[in-house]
Amino acid sequence: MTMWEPQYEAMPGKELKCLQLERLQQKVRDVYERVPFYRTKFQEAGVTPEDVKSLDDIARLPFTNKNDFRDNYPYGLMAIPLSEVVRVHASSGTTGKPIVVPYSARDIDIWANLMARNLASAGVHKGDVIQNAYGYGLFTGGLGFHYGGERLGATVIPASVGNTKRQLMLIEDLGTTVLACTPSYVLVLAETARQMGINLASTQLRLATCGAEPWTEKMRAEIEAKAGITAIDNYGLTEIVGPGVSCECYLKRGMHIWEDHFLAEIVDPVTGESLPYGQQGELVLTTLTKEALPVIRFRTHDLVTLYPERCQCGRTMVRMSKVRGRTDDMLIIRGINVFPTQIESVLLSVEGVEPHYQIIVDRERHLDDIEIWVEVSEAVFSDEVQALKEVEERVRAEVNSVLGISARIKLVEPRTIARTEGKAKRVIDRREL
Ligand code: DLL
Repeated sequence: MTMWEPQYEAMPGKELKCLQLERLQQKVRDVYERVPFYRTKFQEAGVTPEDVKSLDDIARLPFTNKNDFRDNYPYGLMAIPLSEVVRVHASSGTTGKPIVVPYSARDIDIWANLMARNLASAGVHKGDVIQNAYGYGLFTGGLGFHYGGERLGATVIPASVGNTKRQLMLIEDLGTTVLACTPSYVLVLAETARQMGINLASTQLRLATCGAEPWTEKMRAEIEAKAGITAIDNYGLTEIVGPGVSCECYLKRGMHIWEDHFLAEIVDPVTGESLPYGQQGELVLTTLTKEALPVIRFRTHDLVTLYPERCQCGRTMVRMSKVRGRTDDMLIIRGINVFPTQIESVLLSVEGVEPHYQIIVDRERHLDDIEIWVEVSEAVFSDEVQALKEVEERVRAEVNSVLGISARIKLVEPRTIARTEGKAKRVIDRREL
């Protein structure tokens, strides 16, 4: 399989390390000079850019967290003037302020190349027809894959999310060979196709490039069998760039991290100490080339293992395992990130709802399913059935419009949800990920 940028993707280890160090030193100098947040944090930690003499010295720099983005909303972490920014993306599904990610023209250019790498690595090439069913808009999936597909010279159909029947029509009529969407959506497509009597195996579709949510090898096997295609994993996150951080090659033995642009570390999620390759821990990422929003040592909260052994595909870049869990309580429901606290604030915005609730997440035939049990006040409960129905509908609609997730709502009597003395167990996650 051809590489998009073999000069980097197959770069000898030593050369790659030199390039990373040079880029890291430059980025650290940049943020120190241009972003007051980093200068202050470095000063508090007693480090200066001159202290970064080797790649290992990165461990001396302070971490960056999601909250740092929120605290510096909207443009506080930016390292270039807004007039040099050509695009802004943002995280989805938050009740508070979103995480805002600006890009310079060069950032967009590099991102398109990284996405072309992703696609080429998955086995996509010029001549392929990519149906892009990631969401277009502030979410990075849509435009990320769009630009990558075009950069590769493939044909891109900007289908965006939803409208499953139309998606199937496009697959059948437009000669789609590659699907870009969440793994759970491939299964929705496959099941809807079966119900409609459409045989996906007789279409041109042969590959899906899936990501944005956790999935297992079991789920891959199911997708591949049901849709008659190959499914390839790819990983990324808004704060760092969007998709385009890492992608599997056709061998499916871990996702190659594009290390010439992102420096990956694994740390102990509790102590923050660096862990060696081969050990599972929290992935920490530093951007090496981003201009508009360089990020130093971002705590992803994703639990992974890194494998440095050379891959038979010829790429020298380190591979990461599938994401095996999160170190925080962020839930990903059908590709949408949501924290229990966000659900809580939506619930409590509805009159008659009490601050006692439980969130039950399950996977029904590989699709995330969320049910929220919530207590209502005595007054509502003793009211007519109609009043209860109205509250239920209001909660459902609010959760849907503010967080973008469709949940089943179950209103329960006052004092039915177990009270604990310690931390309330708000989430019961029955998914096996
Ligand atoms: O999900 C970017 C993306 C778009 C990746 C399209 C791949 C494809 P966020 O919405 O910021 O960005 O969510 C990032 O999603 O920290 C992981 O917890 C999770 N995640 C992303 N890709 C994978 C994956 C996009 N392949 C968060 N496997 C990350 C497991 C994933 N989890």
